[in-house]
Amino acid sequence: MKRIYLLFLTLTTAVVAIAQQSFLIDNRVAVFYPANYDAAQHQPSPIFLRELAPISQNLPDDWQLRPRFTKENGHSVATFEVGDADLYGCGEVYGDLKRNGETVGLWNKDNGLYMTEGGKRLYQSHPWVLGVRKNGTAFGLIADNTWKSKLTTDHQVRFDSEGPAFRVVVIERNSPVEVLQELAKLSGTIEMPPLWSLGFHQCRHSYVPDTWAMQIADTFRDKQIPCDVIWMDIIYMDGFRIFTFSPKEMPNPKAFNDYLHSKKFKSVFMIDPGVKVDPNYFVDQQGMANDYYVKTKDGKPFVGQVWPGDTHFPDFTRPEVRRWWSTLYPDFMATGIDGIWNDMNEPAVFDGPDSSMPEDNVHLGGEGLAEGPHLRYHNVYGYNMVKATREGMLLANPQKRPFVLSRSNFLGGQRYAATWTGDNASTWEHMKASIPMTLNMGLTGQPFNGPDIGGFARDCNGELLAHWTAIGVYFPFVRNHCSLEEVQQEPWAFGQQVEDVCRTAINRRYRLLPYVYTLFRETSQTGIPVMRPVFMADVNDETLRSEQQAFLLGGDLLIVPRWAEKPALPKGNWATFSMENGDDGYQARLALRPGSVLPLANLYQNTVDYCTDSLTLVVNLDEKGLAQGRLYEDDGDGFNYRSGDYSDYQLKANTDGKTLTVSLQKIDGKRKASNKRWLRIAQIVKGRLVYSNWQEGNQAVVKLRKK
Ligand code: NBV
Repeated sequence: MKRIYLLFLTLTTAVVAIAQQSFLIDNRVAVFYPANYDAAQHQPSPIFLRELAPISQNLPDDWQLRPRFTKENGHSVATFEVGDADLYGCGEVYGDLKRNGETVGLWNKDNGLYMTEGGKRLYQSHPWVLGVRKNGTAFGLIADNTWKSKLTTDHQVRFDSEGPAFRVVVIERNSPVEVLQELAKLSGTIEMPPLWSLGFHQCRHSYVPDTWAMQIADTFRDKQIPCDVIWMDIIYMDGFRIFTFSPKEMPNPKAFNDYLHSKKFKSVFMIDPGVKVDPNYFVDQQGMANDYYVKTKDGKPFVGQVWPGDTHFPDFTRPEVRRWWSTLYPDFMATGIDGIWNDMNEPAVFDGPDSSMPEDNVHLGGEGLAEGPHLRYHNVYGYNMVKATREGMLLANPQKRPFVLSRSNFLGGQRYAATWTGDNASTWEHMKASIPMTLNMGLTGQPFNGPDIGGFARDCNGELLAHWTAIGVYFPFVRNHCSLEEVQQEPWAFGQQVEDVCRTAINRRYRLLPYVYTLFRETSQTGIPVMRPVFMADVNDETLRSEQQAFLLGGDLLIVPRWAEKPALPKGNWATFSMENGDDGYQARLALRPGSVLPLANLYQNTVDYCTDSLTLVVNLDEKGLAQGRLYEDDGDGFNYRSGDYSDYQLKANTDGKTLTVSLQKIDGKRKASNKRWLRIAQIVKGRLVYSNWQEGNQAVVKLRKK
């Protein structure tokens, strides 16, 4: 028998208390149901990998965090008393890292320049809060609810929904990292991305005609600025018809992609959800013939205004529509396209209420998902779209890891697509805010994200681009992108000095790829973010809890922007170093955690040429004279790694007081070592890297230098 709690009596006429029941779904993870919970209004849940199953009906006696379920003025509310815990996560949010005292709108919104509601409601919704108590223990709160909602975070955390009563999950753990691991266990992780997607990306709305994009690619190679991907925005399409190519702007997509590939680039092309209303257009013909579109309350296909003019919207809640959508990709991608960019999928509708669809539009659902209004399915429109896109990419190229970038998404959607933080502006405020935004996405289970570097809207300038690139190369997703009429903002657009700063920064990213790739492997297995707040270095040091200028890349590398004012940094002998042994005044300061070994690659211009046969191992010994690191390697694409074709190495350093020995030992994986390895050790001496000679084999020994 489930335990029934009656929490409190009605206080005012508008607030009605609701009984609840609860059970454990994992060790110290509980789900709470309001008594009037109707599963058909919420399940199957988009958040969880599988339906929540009880492991015990009884919560431990010391269980603290329990929701209060109420009905308030027609809204369904779940409230938690969280005391003075520091709050994080909350998804894609503009503002500070620490989320205490905020209200976040959970109703996806095309929010250009984050101007509407002060950027407190953006393109994605994540009903999720991570709490860290003063003593370092932590909790996670999930409202399993897609209906239009608001999240308020203070001494109370309140999920306030316009939909029916919903259940909540509470995770109790000893640290924030453990909470994120549990979130990943419940909600899934990202899949291992293709290596090329971790390189530098160059984008603009839009490089057309295609010859302009080719020139951009050539310029990267001529100027020896590493880059892996050139992006194609909507104007490549024929009159904004998705899955088509403009005869004028992109006359021969196959030749275009072949050209990029010959220069060792990949291409990513945009696909929006909206289908132009056009009886002569094959996508609309199929959509109409099969009745695949979202309907008005009167049962007619809904038509809204987007780029193509009159537009239909596939109903992605329907399994057969997702299947159809996936079948549109093979022919499109057969032109040699490598990745897909899904935009406008909040969905954005120019002439609709709150720039989207009417809330009473109808989605049909299927496979256990009930028919329901847009009020229920708006927040998962993008989520369901990218789920189908990912399927389409696998249909097109079953041997390749799909790379999908999506503007809209929902908690759980990390399983299908990476993301960026939408239409920011070329301002110092937005550059600075891109750090806590990216961090909070990582603290929400979406580690693969980043901002438009240089800013999307408004003209960028050299100083801003130099600084933004100098920090942006440490974000998980590294793409320079700007809007239609803005001045160009490629790394070379503002003269030689800025170009040199950008090149140095991007070189750093490429040299860090062995470390970055290993971090992506880690997050794909555990959900621990790639880019982390500084407080994760020492959760008991309360002075770090609000730090949002400096940040961590993985556990070992601290990044301090040059403009950071009095950043709060972790204690201990973090060793500051420069990767160039020089200083241009813009590059972020780097510091290596005591006790760590950081693997660096030689410099390559792209990930096609990238190779780790020669590795530089930067060492910072701890007080005991020891250090450790990890290196993960696989094909960089495809799925062979799933059947063991990978190598996981432990990097180990020790000293006898005179010599320093660093070794690389395989600890997991069946991958065959291809070539002999060459290693060199880099010791940090007064902020400079002092390199040993290259030594063949899996171990290198040098004379120990004084720090
Ligand atoms: O497709 C054009 C843009 C795109 O460049 C941008 O990144 C998206 O966030 N898109 C929005 C639509 C129009 C924006 C003005």
